[in-house]
Amino acid sequence: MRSWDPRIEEMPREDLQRLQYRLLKTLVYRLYSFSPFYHERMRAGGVHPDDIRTLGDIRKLPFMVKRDLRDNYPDKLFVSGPDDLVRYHVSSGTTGKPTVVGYTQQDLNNWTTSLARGLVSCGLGRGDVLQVSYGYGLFTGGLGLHYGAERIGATVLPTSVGNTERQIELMQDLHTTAIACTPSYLLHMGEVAEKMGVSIRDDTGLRMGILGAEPWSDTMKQRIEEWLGIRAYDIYGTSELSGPMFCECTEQKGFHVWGDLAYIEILDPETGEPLGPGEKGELVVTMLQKEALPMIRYRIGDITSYDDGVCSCGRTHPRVQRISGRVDDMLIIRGINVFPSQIEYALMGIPQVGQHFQIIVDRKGALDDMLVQVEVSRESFSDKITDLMAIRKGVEHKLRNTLNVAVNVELVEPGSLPRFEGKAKRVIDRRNL
Ligand code: DLL
Repeated sequence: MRSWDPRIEEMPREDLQRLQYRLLKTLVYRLYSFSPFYHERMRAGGVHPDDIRTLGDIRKLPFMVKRDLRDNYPDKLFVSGPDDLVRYHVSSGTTGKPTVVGYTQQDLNNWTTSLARGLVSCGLGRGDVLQVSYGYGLFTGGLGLHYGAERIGATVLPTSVGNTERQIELMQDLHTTAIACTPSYLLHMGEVAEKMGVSIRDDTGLRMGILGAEPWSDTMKQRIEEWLGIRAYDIYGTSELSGPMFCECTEQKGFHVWGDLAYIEILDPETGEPLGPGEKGELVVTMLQKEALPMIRYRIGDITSYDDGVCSCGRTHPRVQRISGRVDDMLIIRGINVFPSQIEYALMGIPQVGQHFQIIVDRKGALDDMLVQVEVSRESFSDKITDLMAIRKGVEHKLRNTLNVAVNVELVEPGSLPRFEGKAKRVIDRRNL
């Protein structure tokens, strides 16, 4: 099957924009009339629904940020009444209060449709067995993928996270063809499998991974594909948008954002000015059809760029490139901006380096100090101190060239750094402790 819904996915761009404008206009009127929060926001911003006369007028509308959700905890931003809610999800919230997202039945339908389209676009279908190894529960990953895959008639194996050895046995026994989990959990699974004497490449039928929920670099993708013998597709979303929503197609050139459900802008994070195709900035999303918890111009904080050319897969909806980090992930080391994803990108291009690393930032006197602990690959791990010293020098050199700042590197034994079942935590910043 080429597209789940060709009528929408391949619709001419002008028709899509007309549809987006109609949906936006309806949304803005609805919120101005029924949401005290949006009504007040729009009044304070000096904008009335009548001012939205073109799609570009979306820029007149005020932004939303995560803080708005936290300040209105748990449900003060909901527009639907309690009788219309059919589900809650709650994001863990690393700082401050968690955020609660409510769904109407129609919200769940749209979320599922979004994933059905995405999964078909990366080649999943009837006859596939999708092992869903994202967490089920308050986190959106497990249930999101579950409903999307069932909708297209794939068979779901709802393993959730953890119990990794059992997962590998089931992968073999039930002939899993695709897995959905974080890239870091898949790496962990690959290692556990090897310890069990199982090669995912040779001893299972796994052919694809639908990986996301955390940043991962192109070099990491290549490694996963080569090591495990699969195609690795990026999937993106946040709980506020519904959950995992947008997935790469088989062209693997960024994930398609379904324009009938979401309108995207990329902005300069400092000035808030719009950026054009290919320019990197902060992703801002307006959900055009969400009922219970509408999101207008939501500044997610993720950094990326977009491409609005028609994809060679035939889909006309814009593509967003791999997320390179979050605005608030950026580390400032002696005045230089450093993103953990740049470190991953550099490290994964060095064959002697394993898959796992950890970044420890501290302050020595007045100076920031960054230590990158790097696992050596099993093949390169030897007792010869001279070999290890040469590898360390090579890694330091590559990181200095990539980041423009000197960092200390410590090589550690394969298997010694923490492994993660959900999202990886690679940075320990001790400066503010
Ligand atoms: O992580 C939803 C999700 C589940 C997406 C399963 C993909 C697969 P949250 O817990 O609310 O929701 O976290 C959202 O995670 O703002 C990004 O910073 C990061 N993130 C999600 N997907 C990707 C990705 C889910 N593919 C936050 N690449 C987002 C990079 C990602 N970062």
